[in-house]
Amino acid sequence: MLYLGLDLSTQSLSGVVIDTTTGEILTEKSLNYAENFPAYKTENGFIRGENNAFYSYPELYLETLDALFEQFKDMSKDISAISLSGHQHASVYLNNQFESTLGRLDSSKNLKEQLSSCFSRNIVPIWMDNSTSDECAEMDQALEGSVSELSGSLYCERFTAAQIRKFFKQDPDSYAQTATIHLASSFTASILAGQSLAIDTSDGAGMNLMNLASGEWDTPLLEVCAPDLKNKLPQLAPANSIGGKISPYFVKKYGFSESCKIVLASGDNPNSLIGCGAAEPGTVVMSMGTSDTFFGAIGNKTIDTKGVGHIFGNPAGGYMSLICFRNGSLSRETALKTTGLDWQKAEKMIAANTPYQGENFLPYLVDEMYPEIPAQISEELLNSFSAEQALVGVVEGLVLNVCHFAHLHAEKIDTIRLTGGASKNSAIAQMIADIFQAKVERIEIANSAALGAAMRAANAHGKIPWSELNAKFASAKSQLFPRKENSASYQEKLAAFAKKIS
Ligand code: XUL
Repeated sequence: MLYLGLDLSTQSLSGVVIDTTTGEILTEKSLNYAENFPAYKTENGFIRGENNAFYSYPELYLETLDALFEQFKDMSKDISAISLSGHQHASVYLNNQFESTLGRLDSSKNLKEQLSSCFSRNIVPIWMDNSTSDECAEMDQALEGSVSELSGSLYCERFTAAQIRKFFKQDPDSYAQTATIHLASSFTASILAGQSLAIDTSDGAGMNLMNLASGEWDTPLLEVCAPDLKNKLPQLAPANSIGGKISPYFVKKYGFSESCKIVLASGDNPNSLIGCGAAEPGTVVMSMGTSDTFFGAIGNKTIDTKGVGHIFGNPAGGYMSLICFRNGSLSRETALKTTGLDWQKAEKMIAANTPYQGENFLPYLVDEMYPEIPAQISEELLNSFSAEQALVGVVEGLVLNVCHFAHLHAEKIDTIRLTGGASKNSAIAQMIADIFQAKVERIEIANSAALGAAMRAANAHGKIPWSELNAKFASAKSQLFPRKENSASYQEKLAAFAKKIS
């Protein structure tokens, strides 16, 4: 049986097809938004707005979806089910024409031309947005500080509730015109199914609107956010629910079978948890993508995050804890650019210079959340550094920071599954093993979010147990062991780093 997992990320849309009979990953395809759709003038898929606002365009996602599906035409008829991963927290605002238009999509036209009149807002606020501190403070005050207990997270600027409230305050008419608010994940899955689908409870936990314990919309959380919100939100349902069959649009246009099912979408981090084979507590995941995230399954009981990070749903059941760092690949890429090297040469430089002998400066090119401090360095400043200081200083500093905060979520870290674009870099992977003094494992492909979506489709549709899917697709393909000789020097560096950010 073939299953397709899609990953709508900040920078690209990717797809992975798995064959559950042979245990093979058959193909991986990806389209980068900025490279393929320059007309949107995005910077790596996003736009910077005023006062730390960050957003993207729903129409860009529609265009990419059509373009990517062209590339799956040769195997589409054999795909039994599709699921999807989306960058978390991002919201899509739709008017009352959305449902009816979805139900009668014409395969001789494209998605964008048919759906562009269905948006009540032409932008999608995304997770990088840091513009909603006022809205967070207002809601927090109204709820007298109980948000974390109810939703699993403190009010957070990038979370959907703060974004919805800002939209309602700034543009009440367009808010009133909004019939449905989807997450990026559930919006895209709805397009595939030709009907508005539910938001899954794993990704739904990243909204500050869902009651974490019950998996239902929480009335006090909705009431302090914006009026009439309950009527604008889709249902909530577990991630393993089948939303429906694929829309006739995709059957006619791209050759999918009429019986192909759409399994509810989820967020990129919950999907990565599955794709890394880490759905059971024990192994933690470090994902090095646009954001760096550190997360792990925590079973059926939530933990006290002490205000650092969040609790989301685990698509395989129970919960996961997560910390998200805003300075991920964008900071690594900027540092690399200032050295004039490519990643191959940079890898050698990192391997030869770690533990880094020089002082670690604070490696933040954009405002960071953990620790909550503004950007400390600029591209200009990096240009004045030596190549080693710019590159190794940034890359090592980012890992020291993740390690510092990771121990607030997990006392003992023995095994780390590494994923995301930067996980391919073996010098960075070895550095992580040395800094954490833990074993680092990598799976076959770097896109664990797309793989996790494909595995979820197989679990929900084919009833294939997680143990079998893990053995076939998410077993460790390489292991790196911590070098004891680097332990003392990294202990010292971690202590110095903790002092610097305190
Ligand atoms: C998690 C977070 C990011 C996004 C984009 O809370 O904001 O990891 O999911 O990857």
